[in-house]
Amino acid sequence: MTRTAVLRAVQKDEGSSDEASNADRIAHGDRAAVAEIAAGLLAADARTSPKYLYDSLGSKLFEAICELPEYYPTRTEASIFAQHGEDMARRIGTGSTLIDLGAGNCAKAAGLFPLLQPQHYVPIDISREFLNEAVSRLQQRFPKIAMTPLALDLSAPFSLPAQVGTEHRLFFYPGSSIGNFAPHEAIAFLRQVRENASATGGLLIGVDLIKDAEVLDAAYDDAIGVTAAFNLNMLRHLNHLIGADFDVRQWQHVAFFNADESRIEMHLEARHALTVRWQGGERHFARGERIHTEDSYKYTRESFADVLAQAGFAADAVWTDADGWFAVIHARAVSD
Ligand code: AVI
Repeated sequence: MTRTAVLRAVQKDEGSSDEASNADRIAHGDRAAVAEIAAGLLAADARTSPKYLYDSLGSKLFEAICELPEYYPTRTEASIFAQHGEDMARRIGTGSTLIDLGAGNCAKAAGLFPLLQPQHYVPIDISREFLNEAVSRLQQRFPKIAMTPLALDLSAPFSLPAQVGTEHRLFFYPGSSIGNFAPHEAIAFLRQVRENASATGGLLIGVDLIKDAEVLDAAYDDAIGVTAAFNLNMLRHLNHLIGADFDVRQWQHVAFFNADESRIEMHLEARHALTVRWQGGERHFARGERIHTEDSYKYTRESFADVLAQAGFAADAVWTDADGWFAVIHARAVSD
């Protein structure tokens, strides 16, 4: 599973039963999130944060997306790790403190343990329960690696506790999750990471590269409609979170590569004129009007090197697949 901690920030809102009234749900929900969602829906160009794609069904749909033939990032990144893992280990060295940003089920990092042989593994995830389960299974398989799971919301400023050694920290951020931040947000996030790395720290990150628009469009608008379901499911989630009355059947999935902005955009488009109501607000949508739900930025090696430089890192190795569709980059912390 490759969901990031940042994008799962909203999952803690999911405890309420289906029978609970909307008012109860809101009363128990995060009022800041409700205000944020309402403000986004009321904006001239309506938009929502992509984190609301990830309720429990959304997370399962994302796992299904990762299996689709059109969705190349997951398997391409895996092939890069399989082909170049030994080279990565030679460059990075063994015995680091491996800090897994948005660890989920820890599977990607665990795949690297035999090569990187970290002395300490620090998986970070918003969900403590989810993380503890994954780590207790992993600790049995790798009893010699110290493991310190941390339940942290990486969408807020973070600092690591004293028990996490400060030397040779290797931050791991696979899956091109960095692409779901706008470039200025990506720089701010990676600066946070840099602040948590000493001069001996590094970053191993997966980045999706610019390629033919047809390949990109298909990856985000697959033939059997899994990505459409993933996007539309956000409306169910919003109904739950803010007591809205979105009728999913009145909306359609739209995804395309915006070459000027170097990003895939996902939108939900009203099939006909309609009004959506929620606790404390409403919005009329004309036929064809859209809600912008997600961006997935694509980089060149050079444009991502620039992001790294602005965050205080310098790329020292880049591994790609034969088609040059995806990159795994190792970057070292640069001293101020
Ligand atoms: C999680 N993230 C890296 C995915 C992406 O490719 O931007 C989310 C996604 N959205 C639609 N398909 C996959």
